[in-house]
Order: sequence, then structure tokens, then C-alpha cells
Amino acid sequence: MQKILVARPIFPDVIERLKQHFDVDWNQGEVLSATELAQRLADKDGALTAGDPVGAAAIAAAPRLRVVSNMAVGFNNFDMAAFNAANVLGTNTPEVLNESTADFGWALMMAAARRVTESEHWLRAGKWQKWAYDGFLGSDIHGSTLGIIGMGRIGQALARRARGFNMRVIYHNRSRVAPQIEAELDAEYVSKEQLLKRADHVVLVLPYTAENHHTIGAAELALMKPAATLTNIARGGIVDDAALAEALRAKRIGAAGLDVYEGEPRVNPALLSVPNVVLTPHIASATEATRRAMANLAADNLIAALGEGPRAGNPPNPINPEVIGRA
Ligand code: 8YV
Repeated sequence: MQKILVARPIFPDVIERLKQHFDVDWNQGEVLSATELAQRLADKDGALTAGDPVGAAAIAAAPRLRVVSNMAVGFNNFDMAAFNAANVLGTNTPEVLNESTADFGWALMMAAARRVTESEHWLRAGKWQKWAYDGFLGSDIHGSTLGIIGMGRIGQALARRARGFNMRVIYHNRSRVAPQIEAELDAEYVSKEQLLKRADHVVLVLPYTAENHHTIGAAELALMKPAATLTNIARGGIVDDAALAEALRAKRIGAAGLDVYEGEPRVNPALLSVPNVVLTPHIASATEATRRAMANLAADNLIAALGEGPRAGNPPNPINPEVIGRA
């Protein structure tokens, strides 16, 4: 039987599925360090990860390794050059999380704009004595301009929801989406600078790459409207968290909603100390149904990539399909 590592605790019934095909080494404990991961991969044919960094050293230590299946759509935790050089296939879990993640983008954006968590903390602290005309004034969602940076599948799901709020949608992306999609979403393509200047609510849904490290920093935040909100459901590292904390503290922008952070699960203490930010622990895809779908899709990819099951040799979501059959 081929051997696999499951690097994280996941749904036990998905582990049972994997055990029908493989000898499974399941890490149910703490997150593995880079050294531990490399050690556990040394005798494995495949692995299932969830955001765990897999780089050249881990791959070099694992001569049998043919596939690493990430339970996530983002795969910035994979060093794809190292994967390609060693003919290791990477797979991810796109599509199944689009709608839940878009729902959550709205939840964060609306909570930030309408000061939901800030006012709740105040209420819980026993500070509510009387109604005040100016208590927790926020900014409107309806009728405002939504700026989406990253118009992929999740960005499009976000944009579709804007119609019900009678919003104008502008977007920026590496490349313009097809004209019929633009027309269907009623979304206008603009430069990043224009988007930051015009949007009342900016939402980030782009993949993290070396090119877009700190794509939102002090200079970009300075372009935004004073009452605008910034929501990040993409990846830490896209935003300069220190610059954002300072812009929030100085009220250069209205509020922010963050689900992802540079260096998470550590959160920049400067962010923890400003009130006008809603902070959640990377849960945009976290519904029971979606996380189950992601785990099962990650298992489907692993099973197929290792030549098992009904799709043997034809995994549904290869990131680097060119290596299939080369190992
Ligand atoms: C994952 C995510 O839960 O899919 C992604 O890219 O960010 C989340 O849905 C997280 O990355 C753990 O793998």
C-alpha cells in the first residue's frame, strides 16, 4: 500500500476514505514544524496539507513523494518551482468554497462598515446607558461603490451579491474578465489607483504572489476615502498590516475587516489595539458543508493522483498538470 501523510486534523470520515486506499500517517496533534514535516514526508508517496509550507527542503527529503494535495484554493504555501523540479504534483480545492467565502466577505465588510463588533464589545462591557443620535455611526453599504481587487471566482461571487444592495461595482484584476462576465456583473474595470480613490468599500480577493506582497501599503491607504472600509479575505502579506493599523488609528480610513494576517496565527498587536477593525481567525470558508466539500475534494485529488479510485491518474484540480506522468 502507498503511504500518505495527513498533516492536520480533518474530518475522521475523510480519513476513513483515505484508509481504503493508503497506509495513513495522520497528524492529529499540533501543527508540524518544517523539520517535523520533512521527517514525516521522508517515506511518503503523497500528502494532504492545509496551508502548511512545503518547500525545496521537504521535497528533497522525500524521494518517493508524487503529490501534495492542499485543502485550500490558495497554494502560496507550496514552492511550485521545487514541485516542478522534482516532478511532484500540487493540487488545490477551488470552486467548492466560492459562495461561502463570498458570503463571509460580505459579513466582514458589513460588520466593519456598521461597527457591529465594536458596538457589541461596548454593550458587553456594560457601557450602554442611553440611546444616542451619534452612537456608533457607520457608513452605508446600500447605494455605495464596491471595489473588488481580484476578480476571480470568489470576486465574481462577491460582485453578484452587490446587486441586491443597489451598489456600483468596480474592480481591478491582473487582466480584464471576459466582456460577457463584466456585463453580467455590471462591473467596471479600473486601475488599482482609481479603485482605491473611488470605492466606499474595498475587498481583497486576490491570490498571494511575490508581485502582490504589500499591494496595499501606506501609499495605497492614503488614496482611499476617509470613511472607506478595507476587507481582506485573501492572504496576509497582501496588506502591510502595520501601515493598516496606523491608518485605522489615525482614522485615515473608516474601518477594516480582516480574516487573514501577515505571519498568522500571530496578529500584529497594533491591529489588536485599534477599535475600528473586525478581526476573525481565517474562517471565510468555515461552514460545515464547505469545509467537508474541501476535505473530500482534497482526498479526491490525492486518491486520483496516486492512481487509485474512479479518476485514477486524472486528479480534478492539478496546479502543475505538466508533471503528471513524469515521476
Ligand atoms: C483554508 C483558504 O481554509 O482556501 C483557502 O485558500 O484560505 C481557506 O479556505 C485555509 O487556507 C486552510 O487550508
